[in-house]
Amino acid sequence: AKEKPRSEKFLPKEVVLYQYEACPFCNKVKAFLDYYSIPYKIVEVNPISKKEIKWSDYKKVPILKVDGEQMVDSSDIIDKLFHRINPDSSIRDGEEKKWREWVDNHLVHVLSPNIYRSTSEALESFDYITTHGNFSFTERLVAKYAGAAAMYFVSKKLKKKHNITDERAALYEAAETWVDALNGRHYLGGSKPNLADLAVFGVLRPIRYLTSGKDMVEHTRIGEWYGRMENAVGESARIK
Ligand code: GSH
Repeated sequence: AKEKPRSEKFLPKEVVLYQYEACPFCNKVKAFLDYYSIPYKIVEVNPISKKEIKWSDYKKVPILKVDGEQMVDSSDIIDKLFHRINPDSSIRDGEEKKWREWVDNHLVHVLSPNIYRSTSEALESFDYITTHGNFSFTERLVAKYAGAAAMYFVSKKLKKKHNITDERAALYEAAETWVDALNGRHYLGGSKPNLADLAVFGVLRPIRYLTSGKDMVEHTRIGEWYGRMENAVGESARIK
């Protein structure tokens, strides 16, 4: 089911992803690398000191290094890699582009208000973030509670900023909007996932097994597509 890079020209020797394990943008890039079976190493960045990316002027994650070349911004990274894999591909069609933009401009903004909705959900999210992230022993202890408390309040501000009143309703509506876009097809790409499928799947992956993600699958029709995507993307291409 997986796609293999078609061009012999695209055989990077070393791909390194600088990331936070729970970051939706980083997971978008990983969904792409995994689907195309491009082996990569992960450097888990400490979100407090960021010492792993001190060498970079760009201070956000994901950052991808491909044979020493730095790439930044998840959608730009995916565009660049896609064109290396498919050098003869012409401009991608409108539907795929439109839904990739919907992910970056709408879907990602619905996530934070949901995962930090209540104090218990904020704690659940920070438990996930701190157990999977790169924190020192002390940072882990402090970050779980301080982070959860801070993000609980920050997410209320984000809600206002992005005009979200009921965060769960917004999440369910986004999921239903996506299923409607599929219009009966297995994937937006038809019989195979395209870059929009990989983007939606990537940003939803870190929340799927949190309370908000379970609620979403229980209350909307997105579960079948999500399950198909888990199978299509398959095993991680990460080199340990
Ligand atoms: N548009 C960027 C992309 O798509 O890659 C957004 C990246 C982004 O906002 N990353 C967050 C970040 O690094 C983590 S989820 N924020 C800065 C920080 O942690 O200090």
